[in-house]
Amino acid sequence: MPRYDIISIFPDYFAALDISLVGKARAAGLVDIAVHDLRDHAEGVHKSVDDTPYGGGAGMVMSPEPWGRGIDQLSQSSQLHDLVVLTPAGKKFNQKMAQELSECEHLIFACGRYEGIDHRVTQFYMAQSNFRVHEVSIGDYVLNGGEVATLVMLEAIIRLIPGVLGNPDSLVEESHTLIVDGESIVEYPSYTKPASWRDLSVPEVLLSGNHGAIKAYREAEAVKRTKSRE
Ligand code: JCE
Repeated sequence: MPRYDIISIFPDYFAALDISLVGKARAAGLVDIAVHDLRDHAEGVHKSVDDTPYGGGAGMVMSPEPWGRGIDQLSQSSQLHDLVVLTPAGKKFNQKMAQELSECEHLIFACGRYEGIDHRVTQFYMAQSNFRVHEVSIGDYVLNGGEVATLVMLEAIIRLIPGVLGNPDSLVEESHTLIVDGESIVEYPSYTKPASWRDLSVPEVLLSGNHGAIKAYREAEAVKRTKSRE
């Protein structure tokens, strides 16, 4: 079973992982998730995890020592560890990366705060032969920390683990949906009952039972969406 360790100064963010599809996957023993408080690895009366930036500038930077102790404690086994460091400067997360990470047996998510983590943490683990380090951004906007980005990534990753989605048809169908620029997934619009709602009717072809016509209609709609979005 794949294992996902998360290190954060706000472990309460991850209560969401007890809910819905991810919560069920954990309860079914399909994935193992553990959340760790970075402050457990801080020293001194104040259990400080940050300090002023070398070279000056606004805000605070997370000190490397608690991160080193926290990550070391989670990587005692002989296996390969994939360390995900969330940062707005990272490689953009997409469906392909979700697929690749869903094949990893041990992911460690480092959720920074403030202005981020001392860069030597990334440097150090990149040089370890039992680690692969991934600096990842979930999009071109600035969050206050890596917690929400980790929740996004885990949701996208865990639904790809075999057995997690009750109905594997939905994954087969996804593989048929349009992928633009090698990543963007564009789908056709969906409808359910009632056939008419607030004067808006469901496109006739979807009620026709003509599966060839339905497939052609959906592909045409998917292409339209692709061309109209920014
Ligand atoms: C984070 C911060 C750098 C200023 C740790 C932001 C990821 N796609 C993403 N957007 N934002 C993040 C992200 C991830 C981790 C951290 N910050 C805030 N970072 C410059 C502010 C701290």
